[in-house]
Amino acid sequence: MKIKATFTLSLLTSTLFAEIKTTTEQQVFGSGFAFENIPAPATNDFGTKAKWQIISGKTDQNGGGIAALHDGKVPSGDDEPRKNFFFTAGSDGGLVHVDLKKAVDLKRITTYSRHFQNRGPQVYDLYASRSAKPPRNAADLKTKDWIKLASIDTRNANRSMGGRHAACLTGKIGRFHQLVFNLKPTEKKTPFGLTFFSEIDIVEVNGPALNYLPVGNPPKIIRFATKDKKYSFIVDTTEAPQYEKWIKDDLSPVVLEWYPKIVDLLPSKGYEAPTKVTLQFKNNVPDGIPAYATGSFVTMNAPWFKNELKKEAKGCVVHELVHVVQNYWLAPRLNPNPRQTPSWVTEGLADYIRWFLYEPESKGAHYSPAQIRQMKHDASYRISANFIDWVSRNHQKEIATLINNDARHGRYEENLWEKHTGSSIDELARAWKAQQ
Ligand SMILES: [Ca+2]
Ligand SMILES: [Zn+2]
Repeated sequence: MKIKATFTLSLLTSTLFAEIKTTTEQQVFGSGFAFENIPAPATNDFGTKAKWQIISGKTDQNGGGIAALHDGKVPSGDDEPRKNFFFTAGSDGGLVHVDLKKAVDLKRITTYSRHFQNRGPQVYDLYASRSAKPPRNAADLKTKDWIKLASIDTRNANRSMGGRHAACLTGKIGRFHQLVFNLKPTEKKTPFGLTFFSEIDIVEVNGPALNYLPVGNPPKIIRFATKDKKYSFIVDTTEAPQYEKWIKDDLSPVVLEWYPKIVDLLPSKGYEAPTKVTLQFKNNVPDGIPAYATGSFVTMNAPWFKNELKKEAKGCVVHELVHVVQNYWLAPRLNPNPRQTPSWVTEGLADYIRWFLYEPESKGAHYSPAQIRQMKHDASYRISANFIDWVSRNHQKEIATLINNDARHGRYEENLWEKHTGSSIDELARAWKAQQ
């Protein structure tokens, strides 16, 4: 296994038939489905003429349905359910049946998927039959009519699951009338392990020339790391190369200084914050959201940054880095009965660190006593940040550290405020409003 310079991961897996070669790739950076050793999705492969149906399992209603597998289209973003097919959340997956309607000599079968997280990788078995008789269920696949062509698993324990994944069968596949994909979840710790399959190409021997979807731009990456090499960062500027200079000159020093500071500020016993963080500029972030974090991956809304480079941009990234360190996604793994942390706490802590520790001089969350009288402590973001700052100055210096530790373990509850300050949340909120 080797990681290529273009950040495409290729590996050859062993195959069940010596004549069939299986190639898988994961592509995290860049745009579009641009793999090194696997062709781009085609729009006129034999799969577009076949009959597709579900034999077992339930299609997720939030997806694009089974047509998404053979419409010759792929999503342009990492979270576009309508452009993908996937089985329903929390299920064990299911069987996708492809009736080729005649015996077809197959040259290549390629599956494409795309998601920013656990729904990216592909885990499936592929079966084929020369007969025309469709299977009724998984048990039928064990009969002599069916053979298993491949077992695919594009997960890699050393890498995040997100990105574009492809698996490709080539070589002498054989002549078949039907195919069945037994699609399985990539993980069962959450309900969201059902892969977002974007397209499946089925190519016959001596078929027409293929029309391919345009491949994406080659990735443009900026890397930097802390001096002790403990924390490393990758900024993917493929979709926003205009920010390259700003990232090198302005953003990277802030990230290098503040990420370790945030880690120190928000410790938990035995907890290690992500050591590899990826920041990616995207042009199609919905609803004008400036940025968001998932795991150790921060997505940044490229058009939003345009007018903010000298204003809110760096603070916005600091806020997202707090979410990476908070890592409240961990709670279900650390706690069998995790409680959801209210978002005013999550966002209030992130904005507290941003506005009161990183850039206090900008006074972005400072309010007059008259303004605070009209505010609610749990109004989230800057207002809750102001409340947390006030508690830390007047009652408990370590409040952010203490509350974060419980939130990370899924143990947040309102009583914590009393435990750590001696005053209930209501008492604190009243006193804050009165600025006592
Ligand atoms: Ca498609
Ligand atoms: Zn936030």
